[in-house]
Amino acid sequence: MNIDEALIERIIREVVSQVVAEKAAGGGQNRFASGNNQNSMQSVNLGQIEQLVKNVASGDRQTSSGGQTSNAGGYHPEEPVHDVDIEEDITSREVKKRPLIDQPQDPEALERMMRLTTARIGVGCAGPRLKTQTLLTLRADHARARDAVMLDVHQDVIDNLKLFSVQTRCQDKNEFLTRPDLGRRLSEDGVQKVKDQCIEGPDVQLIVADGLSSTAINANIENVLPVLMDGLSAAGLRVGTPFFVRYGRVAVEDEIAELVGAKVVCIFVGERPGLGTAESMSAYLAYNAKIGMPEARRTVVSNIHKDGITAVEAGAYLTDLIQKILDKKASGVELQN
Ligand code: B12
Repeated sequence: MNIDEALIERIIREVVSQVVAEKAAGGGQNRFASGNNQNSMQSVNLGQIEQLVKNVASGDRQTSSGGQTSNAGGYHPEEPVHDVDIEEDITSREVKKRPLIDQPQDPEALERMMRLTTARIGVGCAGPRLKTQTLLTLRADHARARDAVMLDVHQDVIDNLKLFSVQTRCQDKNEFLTRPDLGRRLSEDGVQKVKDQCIEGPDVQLIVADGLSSTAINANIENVLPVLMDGLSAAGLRVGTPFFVRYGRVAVEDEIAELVGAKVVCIFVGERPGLGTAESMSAYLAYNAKIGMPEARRTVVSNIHKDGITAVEAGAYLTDLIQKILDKKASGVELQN
């Protein structure tokens, strides 16, 4: 008989499962090994093992005792394992703020710390491993991060804000992710649309781009843009025609500022998501922006999301910041000097 490795593995599995089945049925006694001393293998019933080997080799799953191969005492995939409440959204703030440590020394202090950070503290452990809930939450957060990068901004959000849309030189998401340079320039069609539809020479040009998280734009932009536009108009500033850029990187604002002749340009962009949140948006601003200018001339307001700077707060803060940039005629490092 020609026994290959896979066959040997099947035979070993069959013998082990028989031993486990016998142990479960007979309270530790089995018919392959008697007693619990170190020489138990000597009393293995070789005849029965031989029968098993023959059965496996011939493809017959019936055991020598005539019963089906049993999995008693082993893994039972048909039995669901529920040690978390599957009705709850484990990525929600409420669930994440609940300590998983069994007996914390100071429960109040722990809860207070957990409220103050999105870091995964107070999660306890199961032996040397993560608890099932922590592991599932990590996987769910990772899935949300991937969705944030890969999905598009909801058309409803763009429509509600009455934004027109242009695209960068990227043809699709894959090109956007692999060619950052193309995400920094508008397509020919995009350039034409901007020329046709935007007012010229505004004090401030506002832009919205998906960047690396569409989820961030979906979650925040409707609460920032109207507040900011009202604030800037109330301050007597000429606000340009806002629009949406698909597959946009931060530096696309430089080309747009040049095209419309804006004094200040401000792009809202989805931040690269982490496992803490996928909803974080940033605003990158620049005074007198030019293609190829140094990054140091940009100012960023980052972490706009419900656990960071809230959207409404950001709208108010940006109104003041833009006025300061206009007053000082500078942005980025030059603004801080
Ligand atoms: C990726 C990243 C970087 C990368 C950017 C590489 C690249 N080409 O994409 C690298 C490692 C180079 C980097 C460097 C720095 N970064 Co950084 N970065 C980030 C991160 C993790 C994501 C940014 C993102 O998703 N942008 C959106 C995508 C679509 O943008 P993009 O067009 O692909 O890339 C542009 C931006 O990422 C931008 N950018 C990245 N970081 C910074 C920082 C500043 C001050 C500015 C003006 C622009 C900027 O530069 C890129 C090229 O144009 C954020 C974290 C966050 N929560 O936002 C921090 C973050 C924006 N960075 C930060 C800082 C402090 C810096 C540095 C000043 C660090 C240092 N001491 O050197 C430098 C400055 C770089 C600069 N451009 O002037 C802070 C800004 C804090 C603040 N509010 O001022 C953040 C928020 C991290 C943090 N929590 O501290 N960064």
